[in-house]
Amino acid sequence: MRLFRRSFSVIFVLVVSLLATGQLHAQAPKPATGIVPSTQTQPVLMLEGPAGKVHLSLAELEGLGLYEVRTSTFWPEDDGNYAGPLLRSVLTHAGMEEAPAIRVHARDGFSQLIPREDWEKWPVLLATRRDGQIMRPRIKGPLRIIYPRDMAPELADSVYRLRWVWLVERIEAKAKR
Ligand SMILES: Nc1nc2c(c(=O)[nH]1)N[C@H]1C(S)=C(S)[C@@H](COP(=O)(O)O)O[C@H]1N2
Ligand SMILES: [Mo]
Repeated sequence: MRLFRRSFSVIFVLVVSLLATGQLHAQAPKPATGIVPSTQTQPVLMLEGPAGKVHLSLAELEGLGLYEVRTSTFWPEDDGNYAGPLLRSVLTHAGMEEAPAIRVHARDGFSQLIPREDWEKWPVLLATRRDGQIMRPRIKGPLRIIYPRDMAPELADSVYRLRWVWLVERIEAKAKR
């Protein structure tokens, strides 16, 4: 009976850890099948690459394919479900995916450099939605960089915190990082 109980607790611990790992893998963005892409056609983003400028609307951005992820953030009140195109799809659309880095500019004057390895290695989102809704500037929209923070412990490192740019309005290709 005691042996039975012990093996029971071993199995219990195994099952719980398997569930926990499954939980972690579930934190990768998945295609957002439940969201109807926006029809808003006014430009919300300017991309500046070697080939010139590209202006994109929410309809065009969401037309690149929507992904969604439920994620923790560096700000507890911001934790939630985000959706948008992959940053790499947006850059590819403007012929900027091979830039060594990009500078992401926000409406409030903030900007940050993001190195190419980030959009190649991680499914980073240029989020257009939180909980299925288009984001107003009040909640850091209409465009916000979202890293899939729960996919790997390294994404909780403070270097990434600066790269979570909100109020995004312009992305510039950079020759050097
Ligand atoms: N649009 C925008 N995004 C931003 C910032 C900002 O000022 N404006 N600050 C960045 C920096 S430097 C950090 S550390 C965090 C800000 O986190 P905090 O508001 O908790 O300081 O978001 C980043 N994203
Ligand atoms: Mo910061």
